[in-house]
Amino acid sequence: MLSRAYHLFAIFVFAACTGETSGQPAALSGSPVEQGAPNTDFQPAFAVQTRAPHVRSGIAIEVEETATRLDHPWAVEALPDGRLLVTERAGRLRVVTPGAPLRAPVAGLPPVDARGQGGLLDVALSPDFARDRMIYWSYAEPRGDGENGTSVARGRLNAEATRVENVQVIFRQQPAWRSTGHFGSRLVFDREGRLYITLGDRQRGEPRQLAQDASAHIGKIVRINADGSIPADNPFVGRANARPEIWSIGHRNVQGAALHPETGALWAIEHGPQGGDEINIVQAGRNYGWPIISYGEDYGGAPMGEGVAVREGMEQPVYYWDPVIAPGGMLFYRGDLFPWRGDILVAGLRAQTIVRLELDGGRVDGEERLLTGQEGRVRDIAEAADGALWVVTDEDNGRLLRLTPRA
Ligand SMILES: [Ca+2]
Repeated sequence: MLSRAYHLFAIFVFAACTGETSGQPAALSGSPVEQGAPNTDFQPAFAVQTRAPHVRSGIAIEVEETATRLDHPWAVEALPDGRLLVTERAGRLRVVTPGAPLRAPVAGLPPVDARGQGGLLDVALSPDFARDRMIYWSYAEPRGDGENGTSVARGRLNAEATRVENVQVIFRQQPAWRSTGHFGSRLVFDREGRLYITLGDRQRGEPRQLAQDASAHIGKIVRINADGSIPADNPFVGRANARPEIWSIGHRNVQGAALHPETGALWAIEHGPQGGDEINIVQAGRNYGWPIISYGEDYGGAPMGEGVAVREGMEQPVYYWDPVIAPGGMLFYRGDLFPWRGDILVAGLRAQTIVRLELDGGRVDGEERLLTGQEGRVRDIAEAADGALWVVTDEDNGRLLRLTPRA
C-alpha cells in the first residue's frame, strides 16, 4: 500500500462548468441540468420540486489526489489538526495525513459485516472532540445466523490516533435482518449534542413495509443522546408499540444528512428506487411516505405500491431527482473559499459528480453538476476549516481528493 504514488500528488484541472465557452455569465434560464428522460410521468407537487434551473458557478476546480488505493471508502471527516478520518467499508478506519504515506488502520473497532453495501460506514467527531477526543461510527454489525443491522459505537481516539479506547455500542437497529443492503448510517449531531442516525429499509420487500411501522427501526431516522440514552422529548416516547429512539418514519435509504446552518433543522437525502431520490426537511414525528408514496418506480418499471407520489398525512420532499443521482453524503457549504455559502453540496454515486443546489429558504431554486464524471462514484464530501472540500470515491481503488478553486 505504501506506493510512491502517495507522494506524487497528481493534479487534475478542468472547468467546472462545461456549458460555458466564452467566460460570460450564463443567461438566466429555466432549463434544467442535462440529465436524460425521467423514468416516470409524475408531475411535481409544487414549482421547482425537481429539475431546477441550471445555474453555473463559472469557476474552475482543482482536484488534488491525496490518497489512492483506499478500499471502498465510505466517509471522510476533517480533524481539527488538518488530518482526515476516512472509513473503508471492509472495516478499516484510517487517519490520513496529507502528503504522508498511508499508515496502519486505527485499532480497536469491533467486527463489521462487510458484505454487499455493509461494513464500516460513517464516522463523526464528538461536538467537543478537541476536549474529549470521542469519535462515533456506524457499521453493519453481525448479529448471528447471517443477520445484521446498523449499529453505532463510540470510543476515545488515543493521543497518537492509533487506537480507539473504551468502545461502547450506543445504538442497535432492530430487528436485525438477513440482507446486505440499505443500511442508511449517516451520523449528524444537532446543536444540543444529540445524535441523529439515518437508517435504511434493508432493501427487501418484507422489511420495506416496516418503514411505516413504528415498532421497528427499519426505514427510520432516530435521535439519541451521545451516551445512547433517549431524549425525553423524542416524538414516539410513551407511545404504545413504538421505538422511543424514532425521530421520523417512512424512509428508504438515507445516506446523507446535515444540519441547516441557520435554522438548525435536519435535512436528509435518500436514495429512491428507479427515480425518486429525494431531499427532506426532517421534522419530529413526521411520515416521509416510503414505500407508500415515491417519485420513482420499482426496478423493471412496475409502480411502487399504488403508484402514487402524494398522500395526505405524508410529507412531500423539498426536491427530487428522476433519473437518480444516487446520493451519498451532503453538506451545507459554510466557507468562503468557493462562492457557495449556504448551498447544498451532494456526493453523487451514479451521477459521478458533486451536485450543488442553490436555495431560497426551504426550497431549491438552482442546480449545478460540479465535476466532469472523471472522478468516479463520489461517496462522501466534507468541508475543511479553510473551505476546501474533501471527497472520497467508493471504488476498488478508492481515492481521497481535495478540491479548491483553480487559481
Ligand atoms: Ca418520501
